[in-house]
Amino acid sequence: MNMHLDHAKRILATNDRGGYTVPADRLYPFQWNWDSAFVAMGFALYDTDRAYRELERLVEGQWADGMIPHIVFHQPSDTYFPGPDVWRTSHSIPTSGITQPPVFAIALRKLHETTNDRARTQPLYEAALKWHRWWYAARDPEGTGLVALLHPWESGSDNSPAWDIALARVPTTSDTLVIRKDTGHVNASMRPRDDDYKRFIHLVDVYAACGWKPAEQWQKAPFKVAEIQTTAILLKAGEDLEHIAGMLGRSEDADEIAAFNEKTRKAILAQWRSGLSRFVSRDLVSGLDIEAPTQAGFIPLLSLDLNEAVVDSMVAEMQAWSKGLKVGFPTTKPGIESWEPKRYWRGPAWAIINWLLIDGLRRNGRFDEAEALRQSTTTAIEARGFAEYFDPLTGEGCGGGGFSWTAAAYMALVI
Ligand code: 2M8
Repeated sequence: MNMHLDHAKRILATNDRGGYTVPADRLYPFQWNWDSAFVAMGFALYDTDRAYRELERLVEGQWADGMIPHIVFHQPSDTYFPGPDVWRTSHSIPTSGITQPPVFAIALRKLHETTNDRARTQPLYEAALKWHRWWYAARDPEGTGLVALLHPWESGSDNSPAWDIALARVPTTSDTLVIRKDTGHVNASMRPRDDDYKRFIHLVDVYAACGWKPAEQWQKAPFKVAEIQTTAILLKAGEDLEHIAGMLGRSEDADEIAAFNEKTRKAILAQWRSGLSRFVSRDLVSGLDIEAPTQAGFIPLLSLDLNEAVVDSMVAEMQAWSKGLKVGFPTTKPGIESWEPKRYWRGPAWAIINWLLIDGLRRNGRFDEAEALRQSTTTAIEARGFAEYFDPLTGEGCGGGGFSWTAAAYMALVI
């Protein structure tokens, strides 16, 4: 028996707050959207009832317009900023007002294929369909096929160098007082900077003043990025949702979802930049490509069957970034000015990103590279514990400890 697997299960049990899992004790004391989808895939390997519960509890936070918020504040806690008083949303269970990458339907398909429990899958399927419709209506009103983020927190890669140019336009002023709690739990050198937080909160104030109405937010957004990682995840989730619709005999829905998927597939392909050997996001305020070299550019492997020349060039680029590192895959290209190997989303390796990349490499027939990344990830976790993320140069575990999605990723990568 692998003792690390037992440990991973214990982490999920410890972080259970009653049918939902907090990402980490104290540092993140609520339910987070994409964390819960990854965690549900972990639970699906040994406790399908608990996996369904995780998704059901997340959906308690779904808004009438279909959005599933990035945080559901099931119970109060004073160890995190910003809490519900800053978000000022009006959902009956307090929630944030923004969303996060739609991993949900990917988890739901895995779960349904394990259980074939139609009665339990159906309401979650309805919730996912509503959410996917919301993405296309609220975040792609012009029908481009790429969905836009209005806040860096929606990307899950909060302080990525990908946002440096777009975020610099956002003022550092805010009506809300910024009282950080994260730096009381984790060394400040591993977290976003104060100016990032001021801008994050400025954006929250702007959208709260719009009453969180999507059309008004779209008009007023000082930060608007058609984002490649989120769109690629949406497409994979869309494929899985289409598949579930088929299994549930919902052929009209399946056609509707297939049309979303087709549009998005073409739109992602148009973001390929051969000179960079990766895909790029677009800054919708300036109209320019975002060329900052981050992991996001490789995530389309997950949802596209790419031609061999493209895959070769992506894999060569990924290998160049990974050269000499103890742990792959770096979230920023090593060696460039904005690369910071210990600072959150500006360089470290994250197990859930590796999980997506491993699935993408396999989908595109690159089994050896997938296996190398799988081993590098599980070895780092076995050596350094279930850290939030890892310094790719030294392998050191950084950020919060006892981290739920690292535990879920470990299980998915070893079982
Ligand atoms: C981090 O983001 C939160 C805001 O959502 C934060 O820093 O306060 C990110 O790593 C995000 O991707 C993740 O979902 C969240 C909880 O693990 O933490």
